Amino acid sequence: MRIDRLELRPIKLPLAHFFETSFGRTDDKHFILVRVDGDGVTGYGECVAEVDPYYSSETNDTCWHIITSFVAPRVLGAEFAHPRDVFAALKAIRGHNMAKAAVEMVAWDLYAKQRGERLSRTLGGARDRIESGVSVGIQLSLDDLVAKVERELAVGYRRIKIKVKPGWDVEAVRTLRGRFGNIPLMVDANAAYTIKDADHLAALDAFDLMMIEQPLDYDDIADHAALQRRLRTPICLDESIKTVGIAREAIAAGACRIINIKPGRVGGFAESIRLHDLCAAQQIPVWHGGMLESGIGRAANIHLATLPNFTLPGDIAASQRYFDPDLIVPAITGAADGTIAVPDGPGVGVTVVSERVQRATLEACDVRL
Ligand code: OSB
Ligand code: MG
Repeated sequence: MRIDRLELRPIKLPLAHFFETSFGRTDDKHFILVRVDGDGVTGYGECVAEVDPYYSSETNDTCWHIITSFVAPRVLGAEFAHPRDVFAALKAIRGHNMAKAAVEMVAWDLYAKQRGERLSRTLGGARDRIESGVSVGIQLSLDDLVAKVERELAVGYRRIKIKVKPGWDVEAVRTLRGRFGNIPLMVDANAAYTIKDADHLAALDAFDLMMIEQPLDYDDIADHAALQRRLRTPICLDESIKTVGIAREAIAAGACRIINIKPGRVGGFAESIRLHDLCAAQQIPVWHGGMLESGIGRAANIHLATLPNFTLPGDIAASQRYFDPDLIVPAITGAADGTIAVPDGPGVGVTVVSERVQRATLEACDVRL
């Protein structure tokens, strides 16, 4: 497999609804769209970095810089026997996993297309459908939260995750349990607490949550282990799991019982598969996270989520929750039973609508401002 051409495009898509987490509110999704051409085939993917270094230290600008200056020279024109070799070829570049993943994942799409095979199969997955859950942002009021969750349950989503932060946590969970009973419910704090909040977080144990995602800081394994000893509710790590090595340490330390896999966070599909396999061997269930991707990245995520240890519904939901219209056809839709079909056809199996991409493209200088 050879990548002859690499194109980066800064994209801005308005979100259908604002999305608020403990680190802030997003109204538009800005991302780098990646296109590669090789051996007469075209692959597409997207970089999951955001405008600000709040979820991750990477941003769109750092990814643009790392891809153009360091990743592209190592992959352009190089011959790879398999896309799993791409991450290894980028070893000299420390960190910058989102930048690496943006190119690595497109290499998998290109390879799968060249073989005329569904990406899920190339990745080692077998399922035809994945279980879908939603991530519900912080709302303006508890009434808004109830209304939003009611709509998502009516659509059929199999698990509700709500974003929490100090001042928007125990009451929000109590309200949802009171109104909706024993639904599959979890919370994601995006690192908003410290170990000093352990007693406060222990109050969540009364509500039988599936898990608490990333309660403490993004680089803190030891305090997560201490907190997990204090809580009955399983801790799931997201931000902390930047590499497979850190995952091994976190599991050994008892810092989590569940892991959220986002290929952008760990450097692409090959590393995600290693992380998935490590977790399977350690009896740690995994689920697929989301980064408000457009249909291009969303489709790629669906393929990865077909691997066998993705046993919990993840943050992969229908396109229209995020963007209307999305950049692809057909749009990603959910069935009434809360599942999503794996796109069929070679590679990611979705078609990019070039007029929509044109309309959403920013001048490079806009993204750099
Ligand atoms: O912590 O999982 C997260 C979105 C952006 C950055 C971080 C996170 C999220 C989400 C949204 O929770 C998941 C989605 O619906 O794509
Ligand atoms: Mg998270």
